[in-house]
This record gives sequence, structure tokens and C-alpha cells, in this order.
Amino acid sequence: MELKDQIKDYQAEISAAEIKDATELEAFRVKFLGSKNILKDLYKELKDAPNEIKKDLGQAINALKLSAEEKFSKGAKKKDFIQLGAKKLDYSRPAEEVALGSRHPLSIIRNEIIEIFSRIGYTVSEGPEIEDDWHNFSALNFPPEHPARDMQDTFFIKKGDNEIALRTHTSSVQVRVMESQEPPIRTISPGRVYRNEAISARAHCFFHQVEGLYIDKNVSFADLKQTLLYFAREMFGEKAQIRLRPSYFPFTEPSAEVDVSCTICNSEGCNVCKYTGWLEILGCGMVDPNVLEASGIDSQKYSGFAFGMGIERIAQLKFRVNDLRMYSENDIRFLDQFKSAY
Ligand code: 2U9
Repeated sequence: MELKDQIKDYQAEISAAEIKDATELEAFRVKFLGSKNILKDLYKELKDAPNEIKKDLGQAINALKLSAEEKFSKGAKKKDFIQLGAKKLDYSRPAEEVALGSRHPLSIIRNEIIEIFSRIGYTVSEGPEIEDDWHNFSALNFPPEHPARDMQDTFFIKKGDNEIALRTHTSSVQVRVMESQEPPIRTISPGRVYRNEAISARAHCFFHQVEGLYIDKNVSFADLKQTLLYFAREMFGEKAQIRLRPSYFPFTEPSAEVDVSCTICNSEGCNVCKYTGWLEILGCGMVDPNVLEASGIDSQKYSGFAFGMGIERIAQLKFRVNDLRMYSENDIRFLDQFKSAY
């Protein structure tokens, strides 16, 4: 059949088409407007048509296309076609609920600690999780034979002359701050740290810390105590009390462990505080002069204090989550419970 007659036939077909339902509408769409529609064949044939009638035939195919589109949109507007099969769509039905995520409990606590210290002028410093021996141990006054350097405690990446390991504390970040900045230094370093421990409810091969450092002229132990009391009251409530017990760390002298009065039982005794009325929350001390000197700070001119706490420990007390493994399992049933926390 000649192209001219084909166009005529299709034009007649389109004009006569009575689209009665969605199935017929779809069939019409596929034939005249779909990706393999018949108009495409007509355009192909047009190429070989004699030049003197090419223009007219081209216009006729374009007109065919327009009437197909018009017929289709008229058909699509028919309200019967919102029926799919026998089921009617219910446009008044509420939309599916979009599941919202929530902050991780450790992020909630970390952000709260950052907030508390930023209110008294502390900056936040971050640094690498893969550290060299100097920043993780030597600069912090760990003697060469200190047990923390043992393979059983630290994940080593490279042994030998220039040892590389996963940091065991974020004090390494503060060594970097001391090396690159002049006092006064007032900074906290939150971050993930690694210890070579078997995973259980009470131990994990990684956990999260916030360590703090304050170096200036005439920084005293009294400044340290007042800073920690401020922190304890902001974190655990205005009635919180603290007590310090003597301790030992290679990087601080003197050193102390800090307990906060048990806010769960008002210090009356409960199973969380093991009937002592006190909860251990952090360690602290005056920065050892060796540590200041190792990073190029004159220990005759400057003194400082430092402290460190485990974020999981604070979260355990605030949220009563006793199994450390929960924090990294990403069980939605666990994470969902912190939706309202922030
Ligand atoms: C520099 C010098 C000294 C940070 C300190 C502690 C005491 C401490 C532990 C608490 C629980 C680690 O997460 S934990 O296991 N930390 O007891 N941390 S003093 O001392 C520093 C830090 C940086 C340059």
C-alpha cells in the first residue's frame, strides 16, 4: 500500500477509535504513541518518498500524531479509567508512614559532652585513628616496656622501628594539638579508640572516648576539680557530687579517678552503684611535665590538667544500657528507642 493510503487508513482508525476502558487506552497508546509505534514506520518510509510529495506526506504524518495524542488524552481523562481491574483506588487513604532514622545513643552523649565543654571555652580536636608509636605512647610518657604496648592490648598494624597501631586513646590527638599550638590550650577530643579485647557485654575491641586538655599558666588541681564538678552537674543534674580517688596514669601526675554520686538511687544504694552510692565516670590528673616537654611546651612556664572518659560508660548510666555490644549491632529495635531522646 502506498504511504498516502496508509496514513489515510490510520487517520480513519484513530477518528473511529472508541476507547472504552483502561485496557483499550493502553492498547491505543502502544500502537500510536509507544516506543515502537506505527508512526515511526511511516516516518521511515517517508525517507524514500518522491521529493515533490515528501513535504505533504510529512505534514500528514505529523497531523496523524497530533490526533493520536488528542484521542489518547481525551481517553485518559475519562473517570472510569481510574479503575484498575475491579479495584477502585482510594484517594482518601493516608500515605504510608516514612520511617525516620534517629541519632545513635553514643552520638547523643558525645554531642552533649561537646556542648557542655564548649560552653566553658573548649574547642573540639580530631585526629587519625591509625597512629604512630610517638603520638600514642612515647610522647605520653609510656615507658618502652609498658604493658599497654603489648600485642595483647593494642592492635598493631606495623611492628619494628616505626610502629603503627590503631590508637588506644584519643590523647594522641592532644599530643598533636600541643605540638602545633601554643598555650593556652583548651580542647576536647572525642573519637573511636581500639583495644585488643575479646568482645563481651562489658568489653569491646573498640569504644568511644572524650579526652580533655587544658594548658595555661598557673593551671591548678583546684581548676581541674571545679571543671569536673561543673561537667558532672551539667551531665547528671545539679545535685550531683563528685569524689576523687588517687590513681596512676603514665601521662598525669598526680592522677585520680572520679566518681559521681549515684543519681539513680540518690546515693541511697542500688544495684547500679553496687550499693556504694558512687559511680565511676572518668580519670584525670595534672599533665606530667615530661608530656609537656615531649611536645615542646615549657613545663616551667606552663601547667595543665587532662581527663578522659568513655562515652559508652556515660551512655550506660544515662540510658541504662548494660551490654556494650548493643551499641554496634545496629539493631533497629534498639536504635528506635532513642527517637525521643533528641
Ligand atoms: C595528654 C595528656 C594527658 C587524659 C586522661 C584519663 C586520665 C583516663 C580513661 C577513662 C576511661 C580512658 O575511656 S577510658 O578507658 N582515661 O582515665 N585520661 S587522664 O590524659 C591526657 C591526655 C592528653 C596530652
